[in-house]
Amino acid sequence: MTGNIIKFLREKEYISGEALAQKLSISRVAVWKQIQGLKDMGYEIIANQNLGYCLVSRPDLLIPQEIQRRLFTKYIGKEIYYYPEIKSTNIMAKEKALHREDGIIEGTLIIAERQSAGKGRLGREWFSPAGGIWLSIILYPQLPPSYIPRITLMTAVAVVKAIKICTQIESQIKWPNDILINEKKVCGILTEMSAELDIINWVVVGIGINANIDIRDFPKDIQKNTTSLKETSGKEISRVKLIRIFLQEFEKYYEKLKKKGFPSILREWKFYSHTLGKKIRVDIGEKIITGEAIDINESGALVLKKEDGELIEIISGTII
Ligand code: BT5
Repeated sequence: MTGNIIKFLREKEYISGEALAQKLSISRVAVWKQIQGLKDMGYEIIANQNLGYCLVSRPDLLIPQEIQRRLFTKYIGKEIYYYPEIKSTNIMAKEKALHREDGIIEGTLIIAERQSAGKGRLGREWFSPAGGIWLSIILYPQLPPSYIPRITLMTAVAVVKAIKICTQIESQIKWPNDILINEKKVCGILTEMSAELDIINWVVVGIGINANIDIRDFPKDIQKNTTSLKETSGKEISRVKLIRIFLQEFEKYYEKLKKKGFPSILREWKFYSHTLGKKIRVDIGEKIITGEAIDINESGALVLKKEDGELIEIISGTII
């Protein structure tokens, strides 16, 4: 409902309460209430006795109607759950993903202005203050569970592309789930799923992008290795625009993955890779392996050449 009133307020400089009431088929009191609601959300609306209402400015918030306006996707982001603050968009998305029978559709988005308990991999914390982009996408892919690493890599390519299109900033992918700008982390991806032997029940892809965050606001222990888009470009970026472009890129690559397979996406991944060709140390949980990152194979695993020449494939790990 509020979406419609915003649409009409945008169309003209001024629109009378009466015209709005007519267009929306509601009373003038109901129009007034909706206007108050928008003001509470941060919309600046002035009322002129003779001319009516005028939308002066929009809040810098990730309000679904703002994201969906001019969003050219078929299904990603068609349904959005928006929260000023929740613990974690991934936790919320996982709860919702269980309810496919109750109408939760593929591409449903959970988005929050802040997360009070944002999650990284392996129980790590993800710092998520206001100004960032914290969102999760629910997917129901008809793919085998072994495709999960490919979904993470594909998401990374979509993020790099979106950042480039929206801000002209070049970023790189650090295997498996980090996006870096000048060696510093600007984005992390957390892919979670529920699967049976050979079918995926649901996938939740969580994306955290440090958009308009001041570097001095990050916790001291991560400040050195962290950056934000605002920090890099020297100005605030439009989070709504970046999300829109990202969702479009995400859908494009996800469709490609399902219909054409992984090789073409992998080629792009390699182009943006920060990892390949480097001597690295990878923590795989039970031990740390050292070697040269020589390739990513067709299933998304990192191929490491150890000092003794042995090649090993690593599905999941953290480069340290
Ligand atoms: C990740 O984990 O990089 C995945 C992060 C995914 C976050 C998104 S936000 C939306 C969705 N909802 C969630 O709850 N999560 C997802 P990992 O590779 O484990 O990296 C975590 C490490 O990155 C931490 O241990 C810190 O060292 C560092 N870190 C924490 N917050 C950061 C931030 N905002 N920017 C850069 N680095 C950060």
